[in-house]
Amino acid sequence: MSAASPPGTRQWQSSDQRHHLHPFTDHKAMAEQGGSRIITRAEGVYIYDSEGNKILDGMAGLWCVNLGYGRQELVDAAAAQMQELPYYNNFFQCTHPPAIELSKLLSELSPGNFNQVFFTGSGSEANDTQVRLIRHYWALLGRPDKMTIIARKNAYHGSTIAGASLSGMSAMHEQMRLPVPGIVHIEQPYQFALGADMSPAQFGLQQARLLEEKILEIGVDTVAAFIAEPVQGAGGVIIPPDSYWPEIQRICDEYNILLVADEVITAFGRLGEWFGSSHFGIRPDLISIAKGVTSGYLPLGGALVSDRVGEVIINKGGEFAHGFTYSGHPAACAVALASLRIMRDEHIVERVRERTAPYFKQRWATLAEHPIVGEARSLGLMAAIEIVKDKSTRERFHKDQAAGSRCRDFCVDNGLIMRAVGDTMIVSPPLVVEERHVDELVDIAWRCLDLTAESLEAS
Ligand code: PXG
Repeated sequence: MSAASPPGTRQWQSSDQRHHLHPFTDHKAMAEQGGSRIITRAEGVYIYDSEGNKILDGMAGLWCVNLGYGRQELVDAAAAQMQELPYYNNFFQCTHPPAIELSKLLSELSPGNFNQVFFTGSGSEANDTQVRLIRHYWALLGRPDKMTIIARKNAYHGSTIAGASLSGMSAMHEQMRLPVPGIVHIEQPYQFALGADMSPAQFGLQQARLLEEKILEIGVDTVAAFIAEPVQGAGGVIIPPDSYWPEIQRICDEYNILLVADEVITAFGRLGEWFGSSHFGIRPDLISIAKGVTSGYLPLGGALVSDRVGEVIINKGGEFAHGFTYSGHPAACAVALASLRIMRDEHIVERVRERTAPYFKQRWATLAEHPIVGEARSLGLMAAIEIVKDKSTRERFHKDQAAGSRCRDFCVDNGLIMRAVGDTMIVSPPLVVEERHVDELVDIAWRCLDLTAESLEAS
């Protein structure tokens, strides 16, 4: 390759196919379908591929580029920190200013008494850390048998062994012989699929009480914690009925089990609050963060620790035997500081809550009128539509017809990234979208639903 002429799409695709194993990808199928799409640059809420196509990024990268692309302040923050101190660790009684300042800012922004943070490089590592914090906490209190963690089916908590075990994705479990012992799952509050005949209030209570049933089944003295996303993201933007979270909170309080809110997607404005827990009135003991904390510009995650847990861990003494080389990486922390300060100074959270999300909700809801849409739901700037064959019965298209993937492919060909989770289409655009972007997103989605319906009819 000469420096003067960068490779073109075909060369990139062939090197990619030969050398690069992608996450969550069927490589044989990708090769048969013509290879990977190569994203070369991005600006604002648009990404551009190597063929010059401009695509509205309806997924904010992977639920993370909340401030959109091309924010020079974030680039400058990383560059300045790399010049000053590109790396040092937080082990052996050392630390550095970006980690200190970010931990302070996070404790100011978080709800309740969250005064400690343990930094990681990702959301998976954040949840892996939570498992250790939870078990360490109960052991320090002389309750080492209180070690089982209850999670939910179809949750996504990451891809490390602990993260994938906490996740409730059956395909991941089957392939990897998971979950590891000490992690069990209850059913999710997915009303469209599981509770169509019930009122939302009834269904929410019923699904929350599955937690109580599970605690009683396995024995309250063995249950350490419950972990859940305030709104399930990767599982298909599953928004629980209003009755769900208060009942979960009651159960956690009553049986003295820790409540972990996995806010890797919902923190930092996605639901129109700094933390999604505040929207639902959840009072978690631990919160997982990642993604939006740096707007995705550099990798960073963390476990936010409330005083209930933090004080036990600190006051009881003894080493917490856990940590990563990149726990609190200085450049990542500097970018997180810059990103959170922009969010605060530009009132991005308020803008989502008061302006963009209400507009988005109203425009997104119109998709429910489409002949192959069984439901259109949204909260903040997270949304889903359910593709169905029959609106009245909610009957799905046959699995082999791959309605969701068809729709996704039409979308990308027509300038929109919209993700398919089976036949549930989801979006989670950058928090800086304007009304005109929302219009563009919904217009393309409608047109691609038309194309999907036509192609399904012809199949
Ligand atoms: N918790 C939640 C709620 C997540 O959404 C993780 C933990 C793990 O974070 P890391 O940084 O380890 O990836 C996530 C990640 C998808 C998709 O297909 C979603 C995620 C990751 C990859 C794909 O929607 N979420």
